Amino acid sequence: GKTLRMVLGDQLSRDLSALRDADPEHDVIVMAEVWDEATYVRHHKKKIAFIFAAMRHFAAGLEAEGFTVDYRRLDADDDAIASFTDALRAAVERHGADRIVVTEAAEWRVLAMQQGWADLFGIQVDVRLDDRFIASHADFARWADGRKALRMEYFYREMRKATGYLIEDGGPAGGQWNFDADNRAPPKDGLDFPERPDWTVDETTREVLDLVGERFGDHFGDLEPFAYPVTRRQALHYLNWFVEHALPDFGTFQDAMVTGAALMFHSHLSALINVGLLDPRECCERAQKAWRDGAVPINAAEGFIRQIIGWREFIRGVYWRNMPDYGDSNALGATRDLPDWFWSGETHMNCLRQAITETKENAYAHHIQRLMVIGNFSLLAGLDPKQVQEWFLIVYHDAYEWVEMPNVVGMALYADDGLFASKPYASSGAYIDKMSDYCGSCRYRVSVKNGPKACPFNYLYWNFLIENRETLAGNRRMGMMYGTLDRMSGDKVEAVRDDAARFFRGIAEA
Ligand code: FAD
Ligand code: DLZ
Ligand code: SF4
Repeated sequence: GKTLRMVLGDQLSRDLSALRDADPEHDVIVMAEVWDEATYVRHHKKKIAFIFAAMRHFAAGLEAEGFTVDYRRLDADDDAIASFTDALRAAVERHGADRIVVTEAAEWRVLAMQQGWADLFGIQVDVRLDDRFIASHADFARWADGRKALRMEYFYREMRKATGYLIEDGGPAGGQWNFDADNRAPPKDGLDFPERPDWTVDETTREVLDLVGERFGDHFGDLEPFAYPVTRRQALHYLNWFVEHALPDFGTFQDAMVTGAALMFHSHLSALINVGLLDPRECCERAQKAWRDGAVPINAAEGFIRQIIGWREFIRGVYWRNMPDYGDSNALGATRDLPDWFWSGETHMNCLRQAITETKENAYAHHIQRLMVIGNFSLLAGLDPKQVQEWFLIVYHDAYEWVEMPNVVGMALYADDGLFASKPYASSGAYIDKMSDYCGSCRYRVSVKNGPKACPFNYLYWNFLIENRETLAGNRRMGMMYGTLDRMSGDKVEAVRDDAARFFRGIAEA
């Protein structure tokens, strides 16, 4: 009998554990565009198009190698196929298979399906580890077990030692593990951002864009222009381009936000890494080489490598340790509905307008926009964590539950009561004003603290501290802010409360 090797939409790596020993003579590769995956949330049109286009190109590459690929298009005639399980059942019958090989899914939901297949089909199913991640589940458990608090920084140091990246003479290159202090420069006038590589849309991608336009036309976001890499070759080109042209300034301006510059010096690689077109190790190795060659400063190379072997791996570890209940976390009891302008960008708060509009256009916003503008607002306004999670899962092209959930629940919303963040990332308008050029053209005044003209972040910040005193006042890192709050006059506190109440009444038009 045949062996089926099923490859999911975020497993597009030729070196995938399920494909490594594949044999064109005896094996059939199964891939499927299925309704359940395309609609379990109403993904951004660009996100679906990217995944389908990358899947189709990947399948074509395997065929060129001589493999039989049983690839099911979403618009195939047989519309009985809704899920991975349906697609696989049909393939088992069609090919008379007696064995299935898969790589563990990145999401809990899909791994549970994979684990049910052996019983369901009555044949052998090998679920292999996904060694595209550098830390295995066992590695993370070994590090995390027995620790009271999980801190990325300590995990990251272990990862540096394990990979040897930026290690010299047994210690961190440059004498420090972390150069984050050098990576907080505000934007300055006349910053020049490098122009991104672009590709003409080929026939395969054109077909996908037409399909997505037809079937998902009512989903959030702009489908075109579509200019993202969809093949391994394009992805490598994009990586090399990044290392040469943007990485040198990546560190210094990592936290800055500039109107009209959606990508700045960011890598824009997350979606390529998450679907498997790029390997996280090769990204780090190129950054390390550029530093060794003297082409990029240490704060850039270290900052970039930390995001990948530190944050990305750490976030995945947190996800698997806390599933399946992690998504229900709501430590601050937040219940407010998302305002409609989360879907349109039509708000007078210019920082949110810019970040959401760019998200609509590109299915992308960079980290500080996600965390300190959209995330910070969601935190201060007490938006329902479930709704915020769903929004983040829908709108970004790199969004898969394993990475979206801890970033939203733990990092942005503090809904897990500080499982890995030592305090909430809450801030007033002053932070946004310092790190961006947004406030100058905002209807609200960032320097005004109270009243209808005031920047809402200013009074919502204090209102947030007041409302969550019970949960947060015991946090030592919040002590100073609660000290300040306690010295506020009764009038000032009342003004904060009144402003917040007025804001929430009119939030739809804010
Ligand atoms: P760069 O700034 O160039 O960073 C380099 C790489 O490091 C990224 O490509 C990414 O692979 C990795 N990385 C950086 N930060 C993180 C992080 N916090 N967690 C995991 N990986 C990280 N990232 C996703 O990939 N998918 C998501 O769904 C997602 N949702 C997020 C939601 C919120 C509320 C926040 C605050 C962050 C989220 N992130 C998510 C993390 C981060 O914002 C994005 O990875 C990053 O903005 C992608 O852009 P880039 O490739 O230009 O990143
Ligand atoms: C996100 C996504 C979408 C939109 N569509 C598909 C699909 O049709 N077929 C597929 O194999 N994968 C898709 N994906 C990615 C999967 O949701 C992802 O592989 C699982 O969530 C496991 O992490
Ligand atoms: Fe955002 Fe406030 Fe600045 Fe307006 S004034 S852009 S709302 S931080």
